[in-house]
Amino acid sequence: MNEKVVRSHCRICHGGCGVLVHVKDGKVIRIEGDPESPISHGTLCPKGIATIQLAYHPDRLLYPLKRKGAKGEGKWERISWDEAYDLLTAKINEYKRQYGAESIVLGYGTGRDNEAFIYRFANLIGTPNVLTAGHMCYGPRVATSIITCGNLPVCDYEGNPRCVMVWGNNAVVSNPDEYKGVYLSDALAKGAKLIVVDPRFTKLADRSNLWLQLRPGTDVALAMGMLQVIIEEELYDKEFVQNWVYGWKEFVARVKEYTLKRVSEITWVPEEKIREAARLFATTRPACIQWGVAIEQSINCVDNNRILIALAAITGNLDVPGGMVFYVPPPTMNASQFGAHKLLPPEQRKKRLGGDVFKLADAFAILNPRFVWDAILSEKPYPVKMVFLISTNPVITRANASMVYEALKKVDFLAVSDFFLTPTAELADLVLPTATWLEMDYVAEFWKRHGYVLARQKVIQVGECKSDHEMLNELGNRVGPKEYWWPTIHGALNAILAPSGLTFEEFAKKGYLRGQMEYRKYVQKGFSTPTGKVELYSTRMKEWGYDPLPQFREPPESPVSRPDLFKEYPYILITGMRPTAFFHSEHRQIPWLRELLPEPFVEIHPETAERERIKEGDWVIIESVRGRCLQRAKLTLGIDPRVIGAQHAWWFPEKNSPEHGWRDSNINLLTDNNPVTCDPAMGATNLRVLLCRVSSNLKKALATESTEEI
Ligand SMILES: Nc1nc2c(c(=O)[nH]1)N[C@H]1C(S)=C(S)[C@@H](COP(=O)(O)OP(=O)(O)OC[C@H]3O[C@@H](n4cnc5c(=O)[nH]c(N)nc54)[C@H](O)[C@@H]3O)O[C@H]1N2
Ligand SMILES: Nc1nc2c(c(=O)[nH]1)N[C@H]1C(S)=C(S)[C@@H](COP(=O)(O)OP(=O)(O)OC[C@H]3O[C@@H](n4cnc5c(=O)[nH]c(N)nc54)[C@H](O)[C@@H]3O)O[C@H]1N2
Ligand code: SF4
Ligand SMILES: [Mo]
Repeated sequence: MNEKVVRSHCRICHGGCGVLVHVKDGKVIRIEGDPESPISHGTLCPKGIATIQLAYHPDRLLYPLKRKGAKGEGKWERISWDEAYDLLTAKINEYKRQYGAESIVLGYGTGRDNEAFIYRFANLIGTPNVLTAGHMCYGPRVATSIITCGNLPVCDYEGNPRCVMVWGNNAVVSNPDEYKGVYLSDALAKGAKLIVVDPRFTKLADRSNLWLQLRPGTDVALAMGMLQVIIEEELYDKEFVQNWVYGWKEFVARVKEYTLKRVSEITWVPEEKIREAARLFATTRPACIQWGVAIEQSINCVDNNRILIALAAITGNLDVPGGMVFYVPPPTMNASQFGAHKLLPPEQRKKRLGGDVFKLADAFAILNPRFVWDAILSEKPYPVKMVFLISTNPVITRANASMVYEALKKVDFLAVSDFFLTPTAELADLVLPTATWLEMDYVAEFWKRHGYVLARQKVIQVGECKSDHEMLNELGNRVGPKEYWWPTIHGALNAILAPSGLTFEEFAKKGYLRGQMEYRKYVQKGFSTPTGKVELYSTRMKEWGYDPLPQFREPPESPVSRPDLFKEYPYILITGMRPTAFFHSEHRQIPWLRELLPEPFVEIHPETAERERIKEGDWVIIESVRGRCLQRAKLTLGIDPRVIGAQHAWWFPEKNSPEHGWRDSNINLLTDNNPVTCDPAMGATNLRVLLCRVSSNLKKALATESTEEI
């Protein structure tokens, strides 16, 4: 018997956990946590373990497919990779010639460790249009941090924070971006104080010293209240403020506008609790803020991020052990160098869809998806003819799903790379089978800001699947310019590693590289902002014509901003809280994971349920002014009676192909993508705070529709 163990790194979510992959007779038989991993210390979540069922799933795409019947009809023909590359090359050249490279949109979703290759491909063919989730997820954090304090500050759990403030984040479930939840759990086990700012009573809220249950979308106001206390009681780090803060006077004047009384009215949080949280955070050092995506998917996105940086900065917690630090990257090429942003000609950069509207986003090559759908549907400001989606399922994950569906159905040529025929892939002209993390060599995580790169090693080959990196390198060689691509994928990996002096083989033996950490770098170098200081008054925002100071904006759809609508839609809807079992729209077909969560659920307070005559487990119609969907009622005291919490990203792979029930439980039929409801600088979509109504009277609400399938 031929058995071996390969050391690698998972990438089902944003990745990072070290794994030992057991292989027998060429097949993976077991995946276990690597106790020597500095990131995960031997822990794994169910999704990592279930990669076996993903890799060998009977419905998995194993070779390229070309559409045979009408769009979305579900008829496919198997083709070879050569034919697939020829078709892609011909289409790219044709659209470039006829409509310009900008008529081709490349697209991905959340961080999949392939973004640097996708940007490189886009920049090299000359299109400024890369569709991402970066306008409302992680991108805002990076962009705002860069203009405010030069880089993204990350909680330094190794430095033993004595207080962690978790703000709109649930890291012990979501393990997002730089973080694995295990860091936070360890810090709590070592006695760190915990403040949780969340409208729901999460597991973390249960463990906290203080839980601030705010009205969704009012985070800037709450932080202003805390700052008010910290400034009034002089709990801030005076020396840091004097030497390293730009715009203190103006900032203090702005904070003063937010009296605790006003803040408490806006946020629903009692004044005493705001005071207590402010004192605890400011007087327990070192302290850090673990903040999440909930505050980015908001009209207040940039100011939410700015104000949390301000809280960390003025309490003396920036770049100190146990505070919020700027990790030093390892000696490799960084993702933005590899992405070849400099090679996009300036005249093409100017053509980015919606370019001028959201100026902070544009400065970071990020666009708002709405502009892509508009350019397909109305051909304005110019037609988009080809969309090439690599690791995203926008019919399920983007706001205003009906518009997304219509646009992707209409576009001249749609290519999709995925593991499965998702509702998005079903609309494609060409489908490419991609590789799981078990099927690729890669220098993983060089997009993150945690100071590591990790070795991912190819363990198996499944069908004709190829990693996105390999596919883009091969296609890049055909489409050109050829001199920017490599004969094989190992050429690219060696180029990324070149500054370290290691080849991929040598790196794989080491397992990971880490940058040498140094704290308080600003003392020598200042902060990398125009003024060299932490800009509480942002000179860049001012230049672009935005308010240089943070401010609270009432969410575009709330009881306060839309009292008219509130009469008919009397609850605040929040969406998207991550469950352990699934990563967005993925894994509904993986038995071990679907068993954990067979159906979507919506969280409702028992008082609300009683008022609406909803019982535990009922199918509930959740409806906004734009659309509706169905999820099962889960009654909980952990949510305010005025708030409803729905899951996102549901579809049903097992249901009537090729639609797969994408309309049934998809909360993005209710969300809005109108640019005026987005953050004015970043274009972040407001996915979190809407008005809705709920009912379990399916017969009445769906009078004209069949509910048989439900
Ligand atoms: N209402 C609402 N909507 C939301 C959110 C919310 O909170 N509320 N959250 C938003 C956020 S933060 C994000 S980031 C987006 C995420 O949006 P998406 O990234 O579109 O989400 P996924 O469902 O993970 O889609 C990824 C697709 O790529 C495939 N895939 C996975 N790995 C690979 C790979 O390595 N290569 C290739 N080619 N394919 C792969 C999967 O099978 C899946 O079909 O969703 C957003 N949508
Ligand atoms: N298992 C799993 N893990 C994932 C993902 C997944 O789909 N599944 N998605 C990945 C992605 S792309 C991302 S971006 C991350 C996101 O990970 P997190 O940042 O942890 O995001 P969520 O779990 O959506 O939301 C965190 C908390 O925000 C709260 N919240 C909602 N509205 C508000 C508000 O207005 N203010 C405040 N303060 N809190 C609010 C919710 O109640 C929730 O408890 O997770 C990543 N990890
Ligand atoms: S948290 Fe789970 S899915 Fe994410 S890297 Fe770790 S094991 Fe993989
Ligand atoms: Mo995300």
